[in-house]
Amino acid sequence: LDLLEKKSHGTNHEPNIHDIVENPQKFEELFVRHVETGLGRSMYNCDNLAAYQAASKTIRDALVLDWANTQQRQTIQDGKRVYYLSLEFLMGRAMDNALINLKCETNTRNSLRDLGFNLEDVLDQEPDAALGNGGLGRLAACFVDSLSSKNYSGWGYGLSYQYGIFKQKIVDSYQIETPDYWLKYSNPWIVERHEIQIPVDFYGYVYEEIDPNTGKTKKNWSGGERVLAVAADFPIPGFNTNNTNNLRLWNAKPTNEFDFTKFNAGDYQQSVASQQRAESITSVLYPNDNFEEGKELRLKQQYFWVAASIHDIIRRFKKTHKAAWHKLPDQIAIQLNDTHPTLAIVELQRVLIDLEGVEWDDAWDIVVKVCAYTNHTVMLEALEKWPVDLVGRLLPRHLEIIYDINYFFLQKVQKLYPEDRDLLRRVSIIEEDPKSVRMAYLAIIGSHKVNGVAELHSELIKTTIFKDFVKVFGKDKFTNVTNGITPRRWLRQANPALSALIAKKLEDPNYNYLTNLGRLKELEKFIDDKEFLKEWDAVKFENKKRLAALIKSETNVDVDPTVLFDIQVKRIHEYKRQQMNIFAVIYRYLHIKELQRQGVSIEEIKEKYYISKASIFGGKAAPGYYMAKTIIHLICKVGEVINNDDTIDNLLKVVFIPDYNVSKAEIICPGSDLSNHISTAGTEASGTSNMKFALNGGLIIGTVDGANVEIAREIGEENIFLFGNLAENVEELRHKHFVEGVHVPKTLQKVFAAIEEGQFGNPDDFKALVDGIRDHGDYYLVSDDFDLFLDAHKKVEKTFGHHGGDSDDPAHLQRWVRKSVWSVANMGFFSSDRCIDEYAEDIWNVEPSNI
Ligand code: Z16
Repeated sequence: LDLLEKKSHGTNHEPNIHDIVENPQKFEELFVRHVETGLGRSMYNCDNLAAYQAASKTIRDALVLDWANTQQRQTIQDGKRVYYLSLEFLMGRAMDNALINLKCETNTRNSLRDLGFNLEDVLDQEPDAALGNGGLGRLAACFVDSLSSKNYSGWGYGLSYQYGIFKQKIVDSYQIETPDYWLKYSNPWIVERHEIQIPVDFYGYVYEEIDPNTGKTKKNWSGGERVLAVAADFPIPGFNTNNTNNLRLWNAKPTNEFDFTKFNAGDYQQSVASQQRAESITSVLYPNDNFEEGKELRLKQQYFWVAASIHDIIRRFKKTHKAAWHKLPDQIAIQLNDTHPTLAIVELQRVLIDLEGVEWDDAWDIVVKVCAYTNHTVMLEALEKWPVDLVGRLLPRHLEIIYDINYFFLQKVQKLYPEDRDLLRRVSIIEEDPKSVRMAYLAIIGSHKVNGVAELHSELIKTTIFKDFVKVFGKDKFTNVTNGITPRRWLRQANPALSALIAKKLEDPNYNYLTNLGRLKELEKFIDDKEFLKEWDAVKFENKKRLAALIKSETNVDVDPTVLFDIQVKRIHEYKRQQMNIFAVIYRYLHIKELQRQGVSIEEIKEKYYISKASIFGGKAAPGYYMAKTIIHLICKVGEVINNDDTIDNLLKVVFIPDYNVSKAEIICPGSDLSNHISTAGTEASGTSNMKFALNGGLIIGTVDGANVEIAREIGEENIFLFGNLAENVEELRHKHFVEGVHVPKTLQKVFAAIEEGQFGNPDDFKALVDGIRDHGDYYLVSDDFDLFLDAHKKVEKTFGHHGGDSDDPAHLQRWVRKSVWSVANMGFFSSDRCIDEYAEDIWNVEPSNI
């Protein structure tokens, strides 16, 4: 520790963060060195891309020192470490975030200006690290930020996909997917750890042998195919701390081991080619959100990642603690982000019993104490079930262990409930017909805690999909940790102007409130300060202009920044009900046209019926999800018609922003007046974009679902537009659809009629969408919630008033902006720092490390 102390006071020769923050010359010198020697270019032809790379390298070099120091300190302190296993980390851009967390933004901006560059243009060069689909992956990214910022010792483990989530293009109103080769230019934020290579085996067979030490027979697995896991590390800077954790992503590489049978048969080419296939394991992220395809390569990805991570974790443990396995639960917590890493439970058990010679019961006790599982959905199509024969072929020893785990578990269940024969069938890890492994059940059995991601969701899992497990394990095994978002990215980075205004009002020039978000509450003091409300509204207006510019450049549609910006951006999914939103837009348009036909002028319509608004959509559809693609198509076609109707002035515009991603979200979230979170009640586990919008002063229209419920509680029900049927009634309504048929309200009938008349292009294109509601049971209850949605919108319009963007409308300030301020003041709860503290206390039993 003394040595570390000395090092951090600058006795080493490399410049550290503080040199760069305090000394612009140093930054410039290092920047030029990176351009000239690192990139081999001259300053005369250094473009923005090269500037981005050189600036990033400069900052990264300094960051790496904090990172190395942190790792040494954590090793010496030997406290408990958390490992967050996630198949997705939707990080977005790293440079801007590093500048903010390291507090060297101003300095970098100035240095770059001296060198002839504009910081924003340079930042814009960075491709998003888009190694995730949506909420689940972004949650993992927020969590690693909070782990560092709150001084925890915590690593992320994931996969280094060569292709992240596809890029979405809209061509002729259809989604087109193109590959996201995000590593085209080498990534300055990755520290390649070529020396960390871990062999991972697949296939092969299991045999028994006599253990020479104990004389007992033991099982052994001889793999049939071997690949190497090579580490690529991302240092994760914390805000206002030099605690810098690690995100380790694995790359699959071929081994040097050669298939001599093929080689000897003269098939050298084949032999090399089959080696090269190793790399395909980490080549691409599966682009499904809330849906599992059950592909063999996906299972391979999961085991590859889990095996490498467990090996790495155990190796690190053994360096200090040798074979003191009983200490493992005091040293290590493993959080399973969804069921994707469930094989970690099996792999850890295998390592302990087969390789380390621990007795089954002792090993299992350790495994359960170490692991915990987060559930993110109750939707059946998203729950993983792997065919038994596939698991047995790919991982023969693991399947045996799964059967043993199941056997011991079912024995326990039988003892507890000897009468209930059917219970055994219901809770078995193995589902019969088709025989498959229920990963969620395995995850529950192998974990000491299971958590949902919002209160409502955590209650639902106990009463629906996992209710039998509550019976077996008791309710205390099940807990809730409501999701959160990092205010560093989602307030400070996305919304510099608002975060500065808040810092000013809180008299907090160093932005310490960003790691103590409860302080937002102090904004309530200014709720009657009219000048403040005007300032607040002016910030929103500037952010809307910034969004309008993005819309213009992406869609070539002009939206007037003074109108209400009504936004729904998230993955496209029937349960999220973008279809209901676009149907309501169509209804509004039809009504406007009807009024026009009756001779009502636009001015009169604005006065008596509708305020002006822009409906803004964005989000990706899984490539194989026909319904979701149909919804995108409808939104685009409706936009085409409405945006080209030059008789309605600025009353209505409809845009679909292509390729919604993290860096676009950073512009979109601060630019909303209203955002839609309108899932069928009980389907959206939490939602996190609701938090991003609300934290940026947008109001929410939403159903009583996921985290909306808690947002309403925190900010006050009068500040959120909740509507719709409740989760408790969903089953009954579906049943009613089934027996009585679906009752489509008049309003929605008009919309269907217009679609079927061809007002928005070929009606055949939208047949599945309309029929799904009218004739096929309306599973997501659009017909039941449609009129309630329209009513909620009426309330929105009354509250918003005719803004005009001049910030002087007293009614707008009093009704709308007040709600906006009050909401932000009460959003502190939704910081991911609070989540991480809850996980730490309730699940991991760890404390922040002493730095
Ligand atoms: C995902 O993004 C989510 C759940 C899931 O089972 C799979 C994926 Cl890829 C989302 C939930 O839909 C969302 O409600 C939640 O906020 C998010 O996970 C983070 O918990």
